[in-house]
Amino acid sequence: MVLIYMNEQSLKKTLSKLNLGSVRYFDSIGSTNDEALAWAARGARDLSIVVADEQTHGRGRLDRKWFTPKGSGLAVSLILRPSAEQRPHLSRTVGLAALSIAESCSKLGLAPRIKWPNDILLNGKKTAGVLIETVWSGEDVDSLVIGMGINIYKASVPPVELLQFPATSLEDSLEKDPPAREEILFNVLKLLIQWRERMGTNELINSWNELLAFRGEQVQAYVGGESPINGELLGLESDGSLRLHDAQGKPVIIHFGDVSLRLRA
Ligand code: BT5
Repeated sequence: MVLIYMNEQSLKKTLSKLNLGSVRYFDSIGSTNDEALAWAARGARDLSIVVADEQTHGRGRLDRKWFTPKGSGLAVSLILRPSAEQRPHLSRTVGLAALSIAESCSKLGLAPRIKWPNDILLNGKKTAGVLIETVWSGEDVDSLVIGMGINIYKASVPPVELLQFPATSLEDSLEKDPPAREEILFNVLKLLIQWRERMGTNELINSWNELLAFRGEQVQAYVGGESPINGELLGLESDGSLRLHDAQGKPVIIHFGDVSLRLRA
């Protein structure tokens, strides 16, 4: 099993080539999103990030657990303070992150897919997840925290009994050792900063659409505790919602929330 420790100095040096706010690094933390939310509420600068080698209380959506054992994955939370131009497009933020992670996998020669709304798959298995959380100022968005958990080494993959959906890592999919985690993080953040400049463009939606998992296939969408919506997955709406065709050929739009997609057996 490969265990490569992250070196704070070298991480910060690598990330200094990007135009970030400040960087906070922890060998171990509860959740990088919790730290970033508190920091954002105290006025952290745009593009400040929290990185940890290990999370003891990593969170998924609805407080599900996210597994980040030490030396094996990437746990990162990025704080965004949206500009007036970006504000109308905030519903695309999960796509911004998923696309950046997916494209950084493509650069390594892999064939990622984005399982709407927040999972990145390699060979049909989950290798990364995104958790977007908001700091409010009254009714306005003060800032957003983009939490990204990426499985790099095999040791980051949780035991099967903890999973509802199969999981994998970059190491599982590459035929060689993955690049250093700080290099992967650099690539993800660089792409994310570039895509953010094009947040409102069709190009972002088109690139996200092209990488969508299950396009043209029959899926079941589980929304909250309701019985599943069945239909053919057509693609994205311009706000990043998902469009299906139900059995009668009627369009069904699924909005963000606690949605889980599955291929229909
Ligand atoms: C997610 O939630 O996929 C969002 C994960 C976000 C994690 C990052 S890490 C940095 C930041 N700090 C945090 O505390 N969180 C963010 P969701 O779609 O709800 O999926 C959660 C489910 O994924 C769990 O219930 C498990 O079944 C599964 N899971 C947990 N750890 C996993 C892992 N390392 N790899 C693959 N699947 C995992």
